[in-house]
Amino acid sequence: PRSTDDFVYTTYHDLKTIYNFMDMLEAENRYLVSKIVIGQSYERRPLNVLKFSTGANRPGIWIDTGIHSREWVTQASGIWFAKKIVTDYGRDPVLTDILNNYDIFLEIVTNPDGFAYTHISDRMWRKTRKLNPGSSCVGVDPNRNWDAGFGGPGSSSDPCSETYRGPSAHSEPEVKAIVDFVKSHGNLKAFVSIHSYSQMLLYPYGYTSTPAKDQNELYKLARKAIFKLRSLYNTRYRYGSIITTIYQASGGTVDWTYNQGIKYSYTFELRDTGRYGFILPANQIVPTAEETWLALMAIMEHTKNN
Ligand code: ING
Ligand code: ZN
Repeated sequence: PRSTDDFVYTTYHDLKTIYNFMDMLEAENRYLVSKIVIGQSYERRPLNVLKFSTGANRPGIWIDTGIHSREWVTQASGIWFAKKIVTDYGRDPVLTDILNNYDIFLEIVTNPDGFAYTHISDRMWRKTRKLNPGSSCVGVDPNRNWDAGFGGPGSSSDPCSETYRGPSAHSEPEVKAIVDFVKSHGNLKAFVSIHSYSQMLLYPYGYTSTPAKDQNELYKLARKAIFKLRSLYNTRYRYGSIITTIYQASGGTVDWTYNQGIKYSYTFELRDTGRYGFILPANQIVPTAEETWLALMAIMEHTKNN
């Protein structure tokens, strides 16, 4: 494609094509979009974040997709969200109001080494691609690597496990880059980390059954967001805390961001509920992105009003 209008949103793309999409989107919308590089992956790929901003010194909203590389509908949805933002700014009054007060940061390929590997060698690869000294097994689970109950139940010390937590909290450059970004930004108000599959909207905690201080508000906002999501194609989602809704998991992204003071910390599990799982047919990309966008808008609007 030569422009983001030509780009095909209804199929899955490789890393090079997605990185090219980001550059085109930036070039076409310099008043709104800038690409920032927050670090490098283990295999030295750039960790690109799209920043949507209409003014200086704004609080921020973070969205990441693809921290688990095989969850392809998430990166594909991230691409669609990026195009949606530039299309709707100045047209949709709610999004325009959000962007006149907040910056949105979108990391589409949060685990680029794993993503490249899902295209080249193993479609079902989940983890990073870091070599583990003393083991022939590769990779760390980047959603067990955060300093929030790190090392606790619902994570593994075995490098061969799909939920291997890594040697220490924030050992993965892909995780550390976000940690550094969140700390140096210092004013993120919402943090949404997008996975698949299971059709759930989850909030902290995953490492402990102690309810989050803001659990009541997080529950009500989740209910509202999922009501909006369902209004489009009648897709049913469950919602609740991570530990009560999916399973106990320690060292997860949004437990750490919540403990950093980012109240609106959520994780989505997008379509489906298991019929196709990670291999979701491409004809479900756009419907998945569209319905998820309604829920994201509900979270962003609430963030702006609170
Ligand atoms: N599910 C998530 C996982 O990493 C999760 C569930 C979400 C755990 C938030 C902890 C925090 O296991 C998938 N599909 O990756
Ligand atoms: Zn995942």
